[in-house]
Amino acid sequence: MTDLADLRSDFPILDQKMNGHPLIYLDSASTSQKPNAVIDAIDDFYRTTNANVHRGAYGLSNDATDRYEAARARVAAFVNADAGEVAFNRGTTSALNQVAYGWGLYNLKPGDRVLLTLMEHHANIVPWQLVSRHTGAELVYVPHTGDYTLDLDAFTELLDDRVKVVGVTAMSNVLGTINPVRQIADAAHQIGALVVVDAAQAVPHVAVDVRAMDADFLAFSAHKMLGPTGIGVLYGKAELLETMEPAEGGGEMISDVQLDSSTWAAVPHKFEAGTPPIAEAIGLAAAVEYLERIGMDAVRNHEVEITGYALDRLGAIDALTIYGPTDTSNRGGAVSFTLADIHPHDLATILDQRGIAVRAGHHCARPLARSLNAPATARASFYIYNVRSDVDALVDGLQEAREIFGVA
Ligand code: C6P
Repeated sequence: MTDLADLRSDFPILDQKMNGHPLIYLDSASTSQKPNAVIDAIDDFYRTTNANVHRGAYGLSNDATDRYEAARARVAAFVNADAGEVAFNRGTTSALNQVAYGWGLYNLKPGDRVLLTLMEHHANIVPWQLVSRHTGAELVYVPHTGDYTLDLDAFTELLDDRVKVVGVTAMSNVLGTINPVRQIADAAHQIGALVVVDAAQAVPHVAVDVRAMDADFLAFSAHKMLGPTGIGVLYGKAELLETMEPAEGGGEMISDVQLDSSTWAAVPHKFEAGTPPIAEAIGLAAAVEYLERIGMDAVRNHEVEITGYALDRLGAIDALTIYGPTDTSNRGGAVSFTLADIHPHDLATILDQRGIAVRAGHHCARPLARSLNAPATARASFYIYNVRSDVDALVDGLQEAREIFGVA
């Protein structure tokens, strides 16, 4: 296994007991833990540089602005974008709402279709539903195959000239499936549709290059990639951001305000109404720096290895069903499962008593859960600080659950 074990000491939260056991954190798809480098960067910003950005005519505010804009440049480079193509917001959810309300609301009309996948998180479904109420556009979904990959034949069939937007998750937060975004983008672009990529689970775990993907818009959250909560990123192709309307109005995003109309600040500032998440941007840049130091190839290799180990060990448990590809080459580290007819919340509670944190429920992907006929699953998800013994502890905990519930 790629040896990232030394990294664990960078994460102070992992050095504690939970219910009398060492904490084993297997819920990084929900939110990742934070290394000292990120915590310290935020602490340092508040101690030395805190002031509002793009406002002050004084040194401290200029320093804060410089650090904020340097963070933008660093984050943009991480996904091979230009700084002007990256707007900060509250997270993936807010970024996808910006696209739906800033682009969809003004460009969709009755008869148009938004083609989504059944694997989408609610964040890439509900904003389109809300906007379709105003535009009359219809939502259509690409199903998945029995092996939990996207049904590309169905995609091809559904992709006709009514489709104006294709929304796809780069990596499913439930199945772990990595979708062929470039292939989807090429097909969508042939019929003139835009491609909106939910990269909330992808950017933390694999090297993402917006140009190689040819994404028109791409969204991700800092808190899943070692950064703080409260900040996310919307990437958009420059020409789209230029013409797109802002979804939120207020201070900082304007060029001029008259009594009955306004003009917008230059991109990307027109998408950053109000005081932005400044310290959070500094923290996100520190997270990017930390990941770059490890190298995204090493991050991915570690994930492939620990996920492969988990799939092997979990797969050997009788009556345990894994929902997701078993081939690590096309999946990430989110492993959802059920065990006989034990309710996933009971599994999570039993594991919690052993200090093991997993998520249970529909994982904010109800249409997917319904299509799997599994309204709730338990989910273990891995990141750079997880080691094989974490998987072993999970398996022991599940064996205990079998005994408690008398599973034959
Ligand atoms: N998924 C999970 O446990 P926010 O909350 O805006 O940072 O991210 C939303 C989001 C969007 N897309 C995908 C693929 C996601 O996984 C998430 C967040 C968490 O799976 C919390 S529901």
